[in-house]
Amino acid sequence: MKTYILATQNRDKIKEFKNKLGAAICLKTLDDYPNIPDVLEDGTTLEENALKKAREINAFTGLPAIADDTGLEVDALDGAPGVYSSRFAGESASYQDNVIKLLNELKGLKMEQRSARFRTSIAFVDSREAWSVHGSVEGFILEHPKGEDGFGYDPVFYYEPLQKTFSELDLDTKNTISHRGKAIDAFIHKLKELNQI
Ligand code: ITT
Repeated sequence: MKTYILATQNRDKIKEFKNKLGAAICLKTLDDYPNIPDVLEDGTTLEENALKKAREINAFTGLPAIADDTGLEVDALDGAPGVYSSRFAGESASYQDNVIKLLNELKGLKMEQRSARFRTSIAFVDSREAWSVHGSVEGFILEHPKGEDGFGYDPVFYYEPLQKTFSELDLDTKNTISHRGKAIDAFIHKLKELNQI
């Protein structure tokens, strides 16, 4: 089985990747390389950031690298926080700080004015090639968090077809319908096309 490195320190993302990809490939993560330098995410798009992370981690480890960059786009905020989703409430903001800021910014807006989507770009870089795939999912931002599972903005992201927030879904269900789940499906499809798995 071929070994890849997932260029993230985010444990929640790692769980979702392993849930879908675990059987098909051997997946290392940045936890296996404690001294690896941080990648500065200074791109203006999710795709740029994902490719940058994958390039730098491939160069450092020599392993084929996979990187995910994800953002929440809220229509009433003209697409913010988008590429800044992890630092919406400041550089070292927690998931909860970011959710509180988001709810404050949307105060007073009706449900139909609270439309949003998650977008994920997944990049792949090895010594021969670099490419990326994408996934997105539409929803609405609730006025109050609901549910215990998931991470980040999941407790306020309402997915209308199931009438639940992403935090009310188990991992398998979230991974079937989510931005990241769809991007991982596209990623597996492309690896198969390239005879990499
Ligand atoms: P890496 O760059 O190390 O992969 P990160 O936490 O910085 O991890 P991103 O920049 O891709 O990840 O994600 C930005 C933020 O978007 C993240 O901090 C979460 O708050 C949120 N987020 C990402 N994926 C999410 C998901 O599936 N559900 C809810 N929120 C998510």
